[in-house]
Amino acid sequence: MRLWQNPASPFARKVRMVIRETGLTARVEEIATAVSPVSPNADLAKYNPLVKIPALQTDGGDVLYDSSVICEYLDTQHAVTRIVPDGAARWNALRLQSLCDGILDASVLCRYETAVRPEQYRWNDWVQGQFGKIRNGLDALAAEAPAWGAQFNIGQIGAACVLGYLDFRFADENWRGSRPQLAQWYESVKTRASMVATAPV
Ligand SMILES: N[C@@H](CCC(=O)N[C@@H](CS)C(=O)NCC(=O)O)C(=O)O
Repeated sequence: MRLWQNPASPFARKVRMVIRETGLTARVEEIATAVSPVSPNADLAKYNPLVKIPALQTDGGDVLYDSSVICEYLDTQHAVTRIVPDGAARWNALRLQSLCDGILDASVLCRYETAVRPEQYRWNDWVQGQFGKIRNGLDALAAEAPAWGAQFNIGQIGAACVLGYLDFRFADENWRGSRPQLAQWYESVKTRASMVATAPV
């Protein structure tokens, strides 16, 4: 399999963590890929019409996107504990993944707005609106983190990617300040091998 990815991308990190948590590392070639919404990557555009990472080419030649679909596919390729659980736990894990993807969507848009968009076109109210979604989402994560225990399914992997991305791109945000339960949970997972190997650069 081939994965188009970038070590700064939190969505690609989610996939890269799943690869490592499920022992698929030797089966996936990771292709370092630069992306920008204003300068589409011509090679990636041949495989993903949205020109976004992550994208995964299966051994059969199909190309899958986005990160949630790729993670579900990878979960069919290994024989260890399911990353997207079956039964009653499935819907809660998928809901949590959606919450984390939403926080990441808002965070990546804020990153583009504050780092890519020319200064004279920036719209502070819009950025603040996105930060409102990020903060509400973090409050929701903080409320449920104490119940996670040792679980580390697609929901917790998403949460780890959210917190790692905020530390990487928005270190001034101080998300830990009013959310000690979430900070405590993050401390307990951030030394996992899959986290260390995929730390954003
Ligand atoms: N919903 C997508 C989001 C992927 C995404 O936003 N990727 C960013 C990098 S973190 C990207 O490729 N941006 C390039 C662009 O917007 O053109 C997923 O879950 O994979």
